[in-house]
Amino acid sequence: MSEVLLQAPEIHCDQCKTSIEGAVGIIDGVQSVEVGIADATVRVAYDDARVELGSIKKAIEAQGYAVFG
Ligand SMILES: [Cu+2]
Repeated sequence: MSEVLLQAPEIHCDQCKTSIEGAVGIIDGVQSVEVGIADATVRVAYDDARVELGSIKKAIEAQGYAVFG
């Protein structure tokens, strides 16, 4: 299991949180995802044998957010 803390500076409200957590949470191999609105972060715990970090980042980008880290 891996855990990563990504930065997505465009996160600013509950709707951002809902859409990102929804998009990442349905990915096979993702154990948990939590968006921090105040610090514009996405904390993800995932099974790196089942999903690559790049796929997680792409899911966030597909929601319209640049993502770093
Ligand atoms: Cu928002």
